[in-house]
Amino acid sequence: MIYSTWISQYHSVFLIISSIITYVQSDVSRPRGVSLSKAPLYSPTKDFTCFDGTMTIPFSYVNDDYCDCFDGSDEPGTSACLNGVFHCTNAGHRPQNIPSSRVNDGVCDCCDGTDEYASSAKCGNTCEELGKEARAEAQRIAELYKAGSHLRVELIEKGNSKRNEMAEQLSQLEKDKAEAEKVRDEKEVLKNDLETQENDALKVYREAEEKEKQRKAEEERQNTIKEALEQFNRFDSNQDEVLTIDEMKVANVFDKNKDGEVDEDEIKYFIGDRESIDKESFIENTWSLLKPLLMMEQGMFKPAGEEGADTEDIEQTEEGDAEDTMGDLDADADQEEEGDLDSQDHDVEEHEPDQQTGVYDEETQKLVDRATEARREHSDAERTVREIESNIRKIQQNLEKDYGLQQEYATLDGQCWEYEDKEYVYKLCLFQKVTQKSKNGGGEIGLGNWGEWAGPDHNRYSVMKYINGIACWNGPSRMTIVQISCGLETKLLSVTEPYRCEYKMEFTTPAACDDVSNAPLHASHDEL
Ligand code: MAN
Repeated sequence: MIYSTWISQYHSVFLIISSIITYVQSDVSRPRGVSLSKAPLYSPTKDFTCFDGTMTIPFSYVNDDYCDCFDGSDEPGTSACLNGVFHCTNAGHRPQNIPSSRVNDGVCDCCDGTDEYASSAKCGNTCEELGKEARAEAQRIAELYKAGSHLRVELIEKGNSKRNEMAEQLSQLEKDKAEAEKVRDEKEVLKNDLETQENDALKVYREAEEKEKQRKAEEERQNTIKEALEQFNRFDSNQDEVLTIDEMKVANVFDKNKDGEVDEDEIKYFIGDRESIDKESFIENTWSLLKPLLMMEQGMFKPAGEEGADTEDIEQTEEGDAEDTMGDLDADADQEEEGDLDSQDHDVEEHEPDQQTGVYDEETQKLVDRATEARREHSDAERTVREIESNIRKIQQNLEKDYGLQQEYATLDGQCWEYEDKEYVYKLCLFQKVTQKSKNGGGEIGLGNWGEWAGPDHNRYSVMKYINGIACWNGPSRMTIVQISCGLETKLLSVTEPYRCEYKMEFTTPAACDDVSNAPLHASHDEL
């Protein structure tokens, strides 16, 4: 106990003496672990105020190995405060700030060895040597940036002229579009005019066709009536023009379930609750129910010709043989096959008259041909407008793309670079997409489409993000981060997959050789 108190007192005295020595030895007076810029805040002739302003203490408390300030500012040269900062000058190399907890911890952190002034670690001063290496590296990088920046200037020039060309193309396309719209509108007027003439000329044909349709429908109606009446008269055995239940009961055709007897329900099916029906009602209601049964009967008894018809049920009439009856049922279909005008009417409605049939008179055919030609020209003109609009959209999308501060990336849009590892061939098409193809076969897997620049605020154009690739099995969409650095060649250097379905690419290009302060070496800010 006594021994440890003695040690601690000895240690404190040692620290005070050594800090006085350091203070005296420095070019500018400052306590141990204090940077030149903070030196004025430590004045031995005044009390010391903690940086956070929470306390003022006698100057002798500074670096006395006891933490007084919450922010650790009173102990820059000892490890007493957990949050303190120790500054090493590292003459001959870069100055450095380290957490003061590393002071005298037996590990050499500063190249000048000053962080281990009272520990057993024997830290030599390697600053000269490291500084030399760092200066050589800085020199190499400066030269790389210098050479790269010439290439970058070329890229900027090309990029700008590409954008100018696109802007010119765009204004030319806008003009073309206005012109094409004018042509399309003219063609539309012409088309409408010719279609009016065409419609007028075709009216005669349509009316004739309508009349023919009506005539056929009427003919069919009369046939049906005739057919129905023939059957009615056959069942109306007493010829009193009324068909009674009794009369129906003797006709086998009303025996729907074929049990050899015509019962009440079967009669009801044909005439409802009535006791009898007259001719009109038979034609109107019963015939449509009866006709299919008659046809079935006829079919059954007529395997090849008409000879086998069921003469018990139906007597053959002059006109109404089985084939005719069948034919009537198919009348609709026949009618459709029959009429040239029918198909023409359909074509006219579609504005595509069948020119092969030659059913129009010469004058009408001419009008139809002219209208057809006008429709073709109008749709060609519409297509031209749409194509121009699509080209305009493409150029506008490219013009809206962010190709870097000075358009240095513009010419790289759409260019692709590949990288192969053991398993895959990766392809990066700048501003478009990233893909992966297995060397063992299979198709390309999309690892992302162009998303955005995603570097830190001070160096936005150092990172590209490609998003919404093919969904990962049981996971999110694949995506790729492209880290861009200055290089004399434009090249894909490496591809890794640090997390499943998240890919990282390293890419170099002279386009990135703009600001040497963004180079990796310079990017580390040692000064806290
Ligand atoms: C494929 C590749 C890999 C990826 C797996 C995820 O094999 O796209 O990169 O990790 O799918 O299932």
